Amino acid sequence: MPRNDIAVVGAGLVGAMVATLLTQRGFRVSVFEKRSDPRKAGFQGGRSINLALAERGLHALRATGLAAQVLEQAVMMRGRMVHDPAGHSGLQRYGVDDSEVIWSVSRGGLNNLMLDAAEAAGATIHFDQGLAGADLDAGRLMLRSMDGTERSINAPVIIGADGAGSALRAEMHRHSPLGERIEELGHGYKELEIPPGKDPSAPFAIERNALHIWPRGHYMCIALPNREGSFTVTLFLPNDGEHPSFRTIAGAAAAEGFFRTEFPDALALMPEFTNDWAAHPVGTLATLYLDRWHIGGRALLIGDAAHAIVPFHGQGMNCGFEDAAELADLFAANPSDPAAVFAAFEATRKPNADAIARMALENYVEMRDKVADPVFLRKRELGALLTERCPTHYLPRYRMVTFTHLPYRYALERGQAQDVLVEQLLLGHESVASVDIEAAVRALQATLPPLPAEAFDRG
Ligand code: FAD
Ligand code: 8R5
Repeated sequence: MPRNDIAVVGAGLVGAMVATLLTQRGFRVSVFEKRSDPRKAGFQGGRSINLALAERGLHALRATGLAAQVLEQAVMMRGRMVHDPAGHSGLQRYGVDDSEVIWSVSRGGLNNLMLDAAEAAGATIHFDQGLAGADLDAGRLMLRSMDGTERSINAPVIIGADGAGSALRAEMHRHSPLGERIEELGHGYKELEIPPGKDPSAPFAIERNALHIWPRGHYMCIALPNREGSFTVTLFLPNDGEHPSFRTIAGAAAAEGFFRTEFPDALALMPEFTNDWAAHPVGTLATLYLDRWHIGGRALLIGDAAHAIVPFHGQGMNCGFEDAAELADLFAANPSDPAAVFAAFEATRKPNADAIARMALENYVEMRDKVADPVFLRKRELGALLTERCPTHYLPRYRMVTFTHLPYRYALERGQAQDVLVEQLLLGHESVASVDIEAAVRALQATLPPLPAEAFDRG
């Protein structure tokens, strides 16, 4: 490979994104993907799995020119629809209005669109070419296809976007230890489905434009809408320990009994419940931390390969897309010094990856427990009021993460400072109505500096 050639391992969401952006900036990019081309007939079908797309992901998609096409196929989610055990539900909006919403998109559809875009930009994607080994000092990759054929190629500059189980990461670690630490959450997940309703003019069985949550303390169900009227439902539950856990719920019949007592309204909408339960494995959840993401200017990890996180903030793909956009900007500014680019990427991006990893863990507790807690709701209400009265100084953390490009690290730290203040303001108050809001705004302005300009630069 001549100079300015880059090899990308993995043509998943982040690999396709970085390949597109780098090709658009004049690099020659070759992508090596283990699986076959998902756009070829015969590989389609199966269940619809969806993802929540938010501002950080959209921002990268805008840079590729794909945003409008993706949004056309997406379902808007205005907020959390919280379903209590008695069967009542209520919407907690994510933002002030429909300019602050998240989008449910089909993973398969998005991946195919991104592969088309990478190729249209001029990248070459080699399918059925799994990374099987690497000689990083020589700048060579060993690739293997499903029929066992092996070949070796020149790849002086390698970007690893091969996901949480990254083969490139293992090769890099063999070369020089990366300081890998994997923290299992101890909870797993099971995917289920609410099919479209019988009436074709109103196919959605529950509110279409929401992310549904059934919080139950130590566990929960969620549902994201699909275009054709179905919902992908996910149960999150401890793996072991006392009932209920995946250990104590053995088999589909026991699971149905559990749902009949805990999620009767959701169960009533899932005619295929026992089949789905039996057919789908329990997914595992973990956070991946590394001390190092690159080896000189030879190889760099991005996306889940560098920082897989738990799903509870809906930011895995969004963060990976933001990685790709930041990396492409760094490369464009310094095309002939990959070592400097990789070092700069790690230095700016790692604190942010650590911050979203932590916020994602925290959001599990918020979703499964706090959304139904009066103290939490009071804090949230006062926060919303402060944003309305003093938008220059207060922005809820969820909105910084989901609707702005403020660094994740900033969102974490600012969120902590805002939280301390709101708790102080609520001391001794049973309801937000009794808080002197003018005095609260003065305290806010006296305690915290104004938000940076990026907080108001959305879209
Ligand atoms: P992947 O998408 O895992 O892609 C890795 C690619 O590398 C794959 O194509 C794989 O085949 C290929 N590969 C693997 N090994 C090799 C090899 N040896 N050689 C060559 N290629 C290889 N994120 C959100 O932002 N919002 C959500 O709502 C959301 N929901 C999710 C729901 C589910 C069920 C799951 C599992 C994840 C969800 N995520 C979500 C997280 C998101 O899917 C990931 O963060 C994102 O896909 C990471 O992209 P990636 O390209 O780094 O990795
Ligand atoms: N990932 C999501 C949110 C935050 C919603 C909120 C949460 C399923 C395996 Cl659990 C989860 C969110 O705070 O109100 N936005 O987007 C996506 C989520 O889970 C995805 C669908 C998932 C991995 C299974």
